[in-house]
Amino acid sequence: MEDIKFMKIALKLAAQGMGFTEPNPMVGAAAVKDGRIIGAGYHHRFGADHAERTALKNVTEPGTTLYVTLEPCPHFGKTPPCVDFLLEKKVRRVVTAMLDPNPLVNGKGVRKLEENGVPVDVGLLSEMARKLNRHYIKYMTSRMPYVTLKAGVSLDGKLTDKFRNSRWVTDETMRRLSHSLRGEFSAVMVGVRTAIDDDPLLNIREPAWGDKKLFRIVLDTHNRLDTRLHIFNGDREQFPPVIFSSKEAENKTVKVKQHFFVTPGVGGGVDLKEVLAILYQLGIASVLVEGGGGIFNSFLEEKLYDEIILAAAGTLIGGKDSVQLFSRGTSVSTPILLKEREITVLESGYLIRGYR
Ligand code: AOF
Ligand code: ZN
Repeated sequence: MEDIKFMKIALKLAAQGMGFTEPNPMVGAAAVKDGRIIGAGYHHRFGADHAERTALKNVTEPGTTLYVTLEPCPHFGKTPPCVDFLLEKKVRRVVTAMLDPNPLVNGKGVRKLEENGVPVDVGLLSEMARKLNRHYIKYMTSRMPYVTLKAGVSLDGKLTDKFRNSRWVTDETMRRLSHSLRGEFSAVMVGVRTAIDDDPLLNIREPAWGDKKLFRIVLDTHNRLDTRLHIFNGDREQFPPVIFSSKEAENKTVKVKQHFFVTPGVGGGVDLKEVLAILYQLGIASVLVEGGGGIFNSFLEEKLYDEIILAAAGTLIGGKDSVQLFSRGTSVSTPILLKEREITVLESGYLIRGYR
């Protein structure tokens, strides 16, 4: 019972780093002696001290139990090994929620602690820990970023009506909520049509996210974006633009520092697997795909998404020519299934999160 209580605290601490640690994990730690927390910490941002170090920094008493949401690291990275620090601080026992999928760590952290006489319990509240670090786990194990599709739709799944002249199916509250979601990700992505028609800023305006960095990605197969669009302007340090065009784009003008020319995709567009592999190389662990219809189609059809968020307004739009969420469609026997759904009821509709 004690163990669960302290691991829950460590998980809460870890979550405070959300949006700032990628491509590294969110990690929380609590050092406990005689049932009392005498040191606590979390990984604040990429490159900063690991959670274990912050938690133990001011601990002088030996014999603590350290609750940590991820296996402590035995390697020299941007910071020295946490395992050595734990031994130096004479930690008596370690409880960790999960092994680290990072091959530099995986099991080696636990082994080194045990070889030095510190018992380690692995796996407490592992499901919660794995869910919290789903971006990191996907990034580490597949060498691709975690992909979340986010669509604003009517209850009958329309992105917009047949005139396509409304950017917004959902109301202001829902838009603000889904806008601040961007803070949880390393990058936001849109298709060329959305970039041109909506001319979005693709930045973060919510003050709570402070100076958080967010890559702005546009898939512009034919390299036809006008550089006067918002995406090319604004703060390029905090919100670096990244463009992907097809190798076959006639106009090879490079428009931004990170402008990639990749293999054309099978159904038109660009090869999404290649795009995701390049994003991995750039250290982007997660992408929020905001549309429009064409790019949702490709991610859904090629099964390259991990999570779907629907901001569904309580409205019906109907019409055979209005824009569907997944117009290419599938069949009743092989539907897109949203698993482990979390549904938030709002005055104007629903926020639905589901996983592949
Ligand atoms: C973190 N924060 O609290 C823990 C991490 O390059 P470094 O030194 O920052 O090391 C990154 C790796 O360290 C990371 O991939 C993970 O395997 C391990 N643990 N990382 O950023 C932390 N505990
Ligand atoms: Zn570490």
